[in-house]
Amino acid sequence: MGHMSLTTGGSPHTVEELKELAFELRSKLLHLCGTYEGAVHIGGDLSAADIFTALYHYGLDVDPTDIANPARDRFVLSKGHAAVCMYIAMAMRGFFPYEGIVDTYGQLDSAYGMHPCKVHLPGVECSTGSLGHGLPLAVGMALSARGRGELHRVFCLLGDGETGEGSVWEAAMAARSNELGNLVAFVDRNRQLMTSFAEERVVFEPYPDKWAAFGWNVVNVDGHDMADLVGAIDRLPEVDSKRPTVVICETVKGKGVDFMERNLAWHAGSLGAADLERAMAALEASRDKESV
Ligand SMILES: Cc1ncc(C[n+]2csc(CCOP(=O)(O)OP(=O)(O)O)c2C)c(N)n1
Repeated sequence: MGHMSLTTGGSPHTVEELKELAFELRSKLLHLCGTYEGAVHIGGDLSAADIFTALYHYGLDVDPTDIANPARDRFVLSKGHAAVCMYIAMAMRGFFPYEGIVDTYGQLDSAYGMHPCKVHLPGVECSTGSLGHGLPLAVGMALSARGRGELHRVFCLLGDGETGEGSVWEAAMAARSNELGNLVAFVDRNRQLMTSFAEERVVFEPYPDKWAAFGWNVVNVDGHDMADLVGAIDRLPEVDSKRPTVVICETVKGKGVDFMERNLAWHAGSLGAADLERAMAALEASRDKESV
């Protein structure tokens, strides 16, 4: 497919390379969570780390040295509380130096706030954080692209809990009504909200059927299987097609760190030095387990 066309030369990453990059992203997330004194949304960062890697290192046709190119794919982080995962993924992709995130994250004048701000951080397409707003914005951007005859995609990442917001479904309906085949939503279906498991509060299932009923092309993947994620990206419908696509990614909140996985205590938190070591050891162990 045509992705990576804005980047000069360079063949796309292999699945093995992408797995390495996802491991590096998780390591960097844990480092921040161990050194920054305030809370990091680590659970939902870790659940989305493979998705971010697949997007920023494979799916998104962007050039970090030419961030205003009108032909670029757009990415909207609807679950804005996972901003730091996006910042690190962007830094690893070459948008800005990683050190800036480590040195200033969460400070008053920092470009790297708990939620992303497009005014303070060039390369960020939308300021988000108030859940339920990202998909409506992405619909507007996709509609605008259609109006201008632009042939790029608009990608959007949502949390599954976030899709309890009514505005998400208004946007879903508008996307189908306007035949926005250039719009691709990824849902991080980790089945947890902020303080509870998803189905305890809201009946989401049958979840894929709900998107299908709104006229979307539905793709179900294991959100921690890089080959699955890459396959979903490779098989996206043509940009000028008529149905928006949702990639529902089954994930585990806290993925990669055993004591954080599916643990409601780790929606957000900070590790400190001793627990950082413990978390890094757990991450290494989960990688060893996977490669057996
Ligand atoms: C409109 C709005 N209400 C509440 C919040 C507070 N909040 C931040 S994260 C979160 C839980 C979101 O769950 P989900 O979308 O599943 O995200 P994930 O589990 O992937 O972190 C909530 C309620 C918010 N950011 N915006």
